[in-house]
Amino acid sequence: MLNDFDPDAPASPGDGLFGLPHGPSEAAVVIVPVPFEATTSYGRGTAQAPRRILEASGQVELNDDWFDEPWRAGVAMLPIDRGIEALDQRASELALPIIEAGGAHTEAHRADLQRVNELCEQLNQWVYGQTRDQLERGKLPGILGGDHAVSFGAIQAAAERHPGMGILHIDAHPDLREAYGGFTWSHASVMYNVHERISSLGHTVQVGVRDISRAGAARIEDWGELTAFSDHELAWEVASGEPWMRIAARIVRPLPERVWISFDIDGLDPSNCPHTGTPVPGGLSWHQALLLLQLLATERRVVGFDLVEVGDGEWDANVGARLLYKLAGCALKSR
Ligand SMILES: [Mn+2]
Repeated sequence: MLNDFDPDAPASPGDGLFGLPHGPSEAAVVIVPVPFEATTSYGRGTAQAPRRILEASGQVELNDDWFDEPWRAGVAMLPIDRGIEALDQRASELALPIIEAGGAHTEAHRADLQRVNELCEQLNQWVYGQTRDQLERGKLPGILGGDHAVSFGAIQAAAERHPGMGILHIDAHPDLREAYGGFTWSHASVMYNVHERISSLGHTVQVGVRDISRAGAARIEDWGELTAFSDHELAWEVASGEPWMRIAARIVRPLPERVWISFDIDGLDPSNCPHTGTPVPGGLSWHQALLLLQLLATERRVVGFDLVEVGDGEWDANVGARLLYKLAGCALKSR
């Protein structure tokens, strides 16, 4: 199949992800699109990211001097599931009035909130099943959101497959809120839920966090299985002349051998993600993030990843598609 494939040729409309000829059964990396953002509390549109990234991915240069040539091993995306789009629509319709009211203050809202939590549990089950299925086939799974809530089921499946697995979590927010706005499965609660509900996890390292609630700061302080490198601390060290690669080595050090990457694109400087759901000034540069991934690929084994919170914009999708290719390359190179 690859014999007559030219990686330098332009992609045609209707081609697969990155214009590659592989179907999911031939590809080493399988991307699971999850167009779901029911609990997104600020800017919406991340549910469009899988479609936008698929469109933008034809422009990505496949020749990659960072991570060898991921296209040879194959990166393919499953079809966008209409049932999940419908689930997102149903849950979003129920959630939006509650979000606008700043919480469930009436009987009717409390009933709707309960329903949203149930629909989010259905979503978690679906993501869990999809991820487990790909892991059983020997694939490297990559989850493409949607907002950050979609990562829970994937991390659960990967941690079952790889007990003791750690998480490299790149994000502007620690996502350690307990049931944000009453929503148990809020995008702002994903790492809280991961740590409270998944028992077979190793260490988590958070990078680039800079919008942190008091409760979040207390959890970072108290939870021994979690280390955070705040954006401010990283900026201070870089400004004081500490080489980034030395900082990156310190970030990787607490991680166990097997690592899941949970990449919320708002961990990057917002110039890379202007339409993300909750943009925050500051953040990692493109190169800082990529150098960190490059180091991770040589030091650890990446068993899967998620890319979430990519906004509905052409530039957002362009950066998102390139980051998705780099994440696939990082996971492939680390094997
Ligand atoms: Mn997040």
